[in-house]
Amino acid sequence: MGSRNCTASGNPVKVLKDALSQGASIFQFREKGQGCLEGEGSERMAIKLQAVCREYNVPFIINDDVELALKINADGVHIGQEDGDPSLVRNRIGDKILGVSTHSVTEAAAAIEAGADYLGVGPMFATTTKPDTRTVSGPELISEMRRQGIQHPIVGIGGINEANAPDVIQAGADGVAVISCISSVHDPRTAASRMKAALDKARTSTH
Ligand code: TZP
Ligand code: MG
Repeated sequence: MGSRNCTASGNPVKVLKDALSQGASIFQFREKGQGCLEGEGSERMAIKLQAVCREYNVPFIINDDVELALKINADGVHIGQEDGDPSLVRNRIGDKILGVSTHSVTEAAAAIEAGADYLGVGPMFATTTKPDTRTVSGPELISEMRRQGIQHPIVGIGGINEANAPDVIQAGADGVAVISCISSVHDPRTAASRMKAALDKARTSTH
């Protein structure tokens, strides 16, 4: 999430605290879109959100910006298929967490080969949060990756809410990455709590 995603409260620190207090277990700073913070403003926001993550003992990951991640000593970096060679990012960040967005078994295998720690897979469902997404794959893409022997941690992403998150877990995902269902609602705390309950329930019935 980034500041632009906090449409109801306009307060990213509050949204993040609400989410982490209810069990969100990792956070990715993703400052994008019209009117987003840039340069020092973005860095200041990153540092504020990183402090919240530290308070809750949750890893703080930065989307795309390897240099910022190194500068402020983030716990990791997440990159997409258009963000350069993941093996170069791996070399640059050492043992920090590396996440890579993938959209096929071939991309997943290549990302793992390049040193990814986890894979983001999506969009699971239609979303308006990211304008330039690939075609919706549905949870089936995760099932296919599992069938083809991909064993790395996978998070589904894109249009996930408490109602459809169980399908993503049942398809073989370890977790879900969500933005708007928590960041853009009037009560992020309740949204996060309901999502956590839905995931806990799905995990018990899947395993
Ligand atoms: N990558 C694929 S879909 C997406 C990203 C970053 C946006 C997810 O946001 P939301 O609001 O949970 O659909
Ligand atoms: Mg990217």
